[in-house]
Amino acid sequence: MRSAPGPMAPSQDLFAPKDSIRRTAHIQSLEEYQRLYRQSIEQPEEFWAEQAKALTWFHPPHTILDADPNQVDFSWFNGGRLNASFNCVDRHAKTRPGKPAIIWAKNEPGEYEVITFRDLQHHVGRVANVLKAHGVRKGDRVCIYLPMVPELAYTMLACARLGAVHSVVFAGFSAESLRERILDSGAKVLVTANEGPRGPKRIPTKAIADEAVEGLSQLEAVLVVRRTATEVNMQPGRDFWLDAEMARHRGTCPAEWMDSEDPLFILYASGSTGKPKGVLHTTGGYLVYAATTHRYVFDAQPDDVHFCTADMGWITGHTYLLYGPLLNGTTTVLFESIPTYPDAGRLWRVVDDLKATILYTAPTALRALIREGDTWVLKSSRQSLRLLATAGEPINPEVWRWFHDVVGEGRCPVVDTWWQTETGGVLITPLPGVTPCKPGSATLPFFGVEPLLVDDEGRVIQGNGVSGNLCLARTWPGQARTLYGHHQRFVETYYSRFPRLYFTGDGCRRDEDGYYWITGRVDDVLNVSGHRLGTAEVESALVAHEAVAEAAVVGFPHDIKGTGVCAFVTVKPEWQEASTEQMVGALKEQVRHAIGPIATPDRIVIVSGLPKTRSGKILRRMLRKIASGELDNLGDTTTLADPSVLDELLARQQPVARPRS
Ligand code: 7RM
Repeated sequence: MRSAPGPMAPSQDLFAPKDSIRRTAHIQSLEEYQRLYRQSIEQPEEFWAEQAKALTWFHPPHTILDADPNQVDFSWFNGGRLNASFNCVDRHAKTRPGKPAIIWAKNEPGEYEVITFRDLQHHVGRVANVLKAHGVRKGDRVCIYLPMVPELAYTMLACARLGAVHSVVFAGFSAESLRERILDSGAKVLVTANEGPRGPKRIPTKAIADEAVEGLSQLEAVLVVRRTATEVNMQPGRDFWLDAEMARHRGTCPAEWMDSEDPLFILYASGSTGKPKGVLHTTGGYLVYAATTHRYVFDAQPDDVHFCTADMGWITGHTYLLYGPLLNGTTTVLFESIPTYPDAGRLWRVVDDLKATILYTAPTALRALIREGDTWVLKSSRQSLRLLATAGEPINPEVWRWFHDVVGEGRCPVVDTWWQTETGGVLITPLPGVTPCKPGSATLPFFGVEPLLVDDEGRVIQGNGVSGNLCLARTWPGQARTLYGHHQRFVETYYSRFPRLYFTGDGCRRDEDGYYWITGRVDDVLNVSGHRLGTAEVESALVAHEAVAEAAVVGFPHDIKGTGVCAFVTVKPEWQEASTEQMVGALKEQVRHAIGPIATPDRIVIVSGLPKTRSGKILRRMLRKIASGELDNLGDTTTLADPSVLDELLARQQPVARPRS
């Protein structure tokens, strides 16, 4: 039995960079990557001092790294003073004022608005002056609850300009989640919109915000973006239309000189406990890391049009829709809609209309599109694309191949980027056109990153062909510094499982070639009859079957094996008439064939939809409980994007026979 998720032996599986792929301008060869990587590990301060020169500093740093590992306290670029907004906007507005900074792709297909760097500077200055007029000062927190509108980017950059700390909350979150985040961050201003069109729906952001802030005295103002003509309740003295406020203020606003370690933003991320964590990023290190990774991982070029489909409510939106591209002066696409609106051809239409060169998306989006068939892709040109990238989850080799072969027609490298909210930027990734790829592997560490695999007893596992808990041995500039207001929780969450090591929470395999394969959160690794089995491996095997659209695999207590394997599967429309019994048999055979008998699911449940969070992550915790028959405590079901899938799951599941006292 093979244990690697790749369906073929590595030698056959290497997707060697092709000559037809344009060489990256920044790194020319695998040898150059290896040489620079060695330098970044042996002389990190020299390496990062060099990278920091890509930013404009009002005052250069005197110390590159100052770390106290005992206190879990890291400072990068101490003594340096800079401003994020100045670096993203002003310097480009000066040298290339007419260049598009942001292209807003509105919810309705074919509707675009171009915002040049000159425009951007003006709008950001105005919003900054509005915030200032409402009492926002350096260090204050501003909560942003906006759909994907340009004012979202303006407000983030305006906060940065003043030295205020932004906390963006995804506009799909509930009033309760929003309130919890406003309270935890102590925000004094909330910026929202009357409503937000998103696909066929309109999110009533203002109504949700009203509920969230009810009775909160900490809020001095609620600024409201007028996205549509819809009337909303405006509370006199508290609520202000942003457009009217902007019209009353000037477009110029000086940028505060921030210390490198001054906070830039808070972004809430869910953890294993129910309470969201306010992940805090600081200015100098985050910006250097965002700019450096964006340049190398996406091979940033002056003429790029960077299309990142992530919502700004997630870290991918922060680092690779806003900060990374703008720091490098790259045109970035702000996509208000969803990949399936009005149909499954939408992403390719945006790519063709805007001549996007880079497409960065999530495996879950790709799986949804694969399900709709290739014709939507084949109808489009896609000739502008030169680079494809994914993040957020392990990408099944089948999905990787579809992205590479069908979307990219074999012309574009696919970069599978592994990282987290807490890491600020990409940590494990191929470099396009340089790193030979294996579908499903995030491949090799980025500069300055030292991954370690650690066993459950905390021993570092040496060599290749091994699996363990993925840890990071040393800090990197983009690392989150703390959880806002809860440093002890930061230490406990990331530095207590394996003392002195940052624990990612992910399981990982390092194959014979030293390539990293993320197997999913460690609680997603199953121990079946003493064999380690990645749920992602089983899922990839299932998705490789022509009938399967998506699969989620969880463990459940099994008398003989310890852990049994339960697969929840959705099938493609044209297979929905097939007999369940035959389908289940075929899928068991598929897994047995792809991985080995040990991985054969004990149960396969065919459903019409999987429970997912609003950011598209499958709620495996909920599936685990359903599979285990723990139906009376399913945890927080309010994070479900579509609550109706839960009812079906509950109706469909066959309870495990368990004696009840
Ligand atoms: C960027 C992002 C972080 C978790 C992380 C992993 C999983 C992210 C990949 C991946 C396999 C990848 N930040 N993850 N990227 N797993 N391959 N390329 O998603 O904070 O929201 O999530 O996502 O489990 O720990 S996040």
